[in-house]
Amino acid sequence: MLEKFERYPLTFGPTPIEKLSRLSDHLGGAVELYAKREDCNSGLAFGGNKVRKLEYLVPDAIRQNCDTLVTIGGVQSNHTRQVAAVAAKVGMKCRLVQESWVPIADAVYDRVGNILMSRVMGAEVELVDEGFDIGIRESWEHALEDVKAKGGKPYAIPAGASDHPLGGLGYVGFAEEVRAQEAELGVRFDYVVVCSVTGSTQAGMVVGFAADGRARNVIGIDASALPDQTHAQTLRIAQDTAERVGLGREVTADDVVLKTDYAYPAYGVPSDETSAAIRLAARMEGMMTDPVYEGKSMQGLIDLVRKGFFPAGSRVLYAHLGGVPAINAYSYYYRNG
Ligand code: 5PA
Repeated sequence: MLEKFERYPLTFGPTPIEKLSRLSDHLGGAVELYAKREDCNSGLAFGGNKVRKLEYLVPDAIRQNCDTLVTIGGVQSNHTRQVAAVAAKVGMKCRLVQESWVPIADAVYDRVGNILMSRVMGAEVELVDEGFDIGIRESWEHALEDVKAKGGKPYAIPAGASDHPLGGLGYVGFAEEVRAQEAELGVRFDYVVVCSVTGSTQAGMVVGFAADGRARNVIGIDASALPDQTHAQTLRIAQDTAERVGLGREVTADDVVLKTDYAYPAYGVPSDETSAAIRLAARMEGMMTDPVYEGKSMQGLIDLVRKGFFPAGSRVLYAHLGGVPAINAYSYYYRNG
C-alpha cells in the first residue's frame, strides 16, 4: 500500500520479533506472547516508534527545502528526542518546544534521559510551562513563526508526528512487515497490543491490518488519560490514512479499539500496577519498558491475559515502541528496583 510514497531510510530494517516465553509461562501459559522490538529499530539515539513515522516525513521536508525541524512534546518526550536525532542525521537544525505535560518532581527531571540527549544532539530546546494536550499548540505555532522570523525554513511536525498528512504511513508499513514475518515464521498473530496517545501509531496499524481483516484485533492501550481525544484523533488519522493509501474500505469508530483502564492516575505518572508490570517484564525477559507509555501497555497486556480477554491458544504481539530513556527521570520511583 506504500509503494507510491517516498521513504527516507532511518531504521535498520524490519524489527525483530521475539518470543516472551518466560512471561507467557508466568501468566499461565494459555496465551503465547511475542514482542516486536520497535525500541531496537534504529541507531538514531535509541530509536523508537517516531523514527518509523519520520521516514515518510523527511522526504517531504527535503522536497520543500526546509532547514529546521520544529516539533513539540513533554519535557521527557521520546518524540522530540527522535526528531532531534533525525535532524542531526539529515543535516537540518532542530527546534523543540517541551511543555510541562507531566507532574513529576524528580530533581533532575529536565536534565536526564530524552531531553539530555536532545540537547547533546544540538537541538534548541525551549521549556514552556503549559499542561498536557495532544492537539495543536500555540507554543509550537510560535516556534514556527520564530524560526521564520530569523530567516529559517521550518518544517512543522505536530506532537508525536501524528496529526500530519503523512503521520500514519509508518505504521501501515509495520503491519505489512508483520505479514511478511508471519509468512517467514509460519505463525499468525491473533492480536497486536499497542500503546496509544497521539494516535498515528495505532491508526497506521488499524489501516495496515484492515487489509487482511484484522483492524479490530489491534488492541490500543490508552496512556493519555484523555481517551476520548485519543480515540477521536486516532480514528481521524486512520480514516485519512486509509484514503491516502487507497485501502478501499471505510474505517469506522469500532475499528479503533482503545482500552481505557490503564492510564491512571495521569498521563506520565505510573500507578503501582504500571511499576509492577515494568518490573515483571524486566525480571522475566530482561525487557525494559518505561513509566509513561510501554509500562502502561505492558500493564494492560498482563491484565488482559490474566482476565482471559485473549482466548486460550491466542498468539499476541506486543508492539514495544521504545521510550526507555525516560525512566532516568523517575529515579525515585525505582530507587529500590
Ligand atoms: C509514544 C508517544 P502515539 O503518540 O503514536 O499514539 O504513540 C504513543 C507512544 N510509546 C507509545 C512510546 C514509547 C511513545 O513515545 N510519545 C509522544 C512523545 O512526545 O514522546 C508523542 C507523545
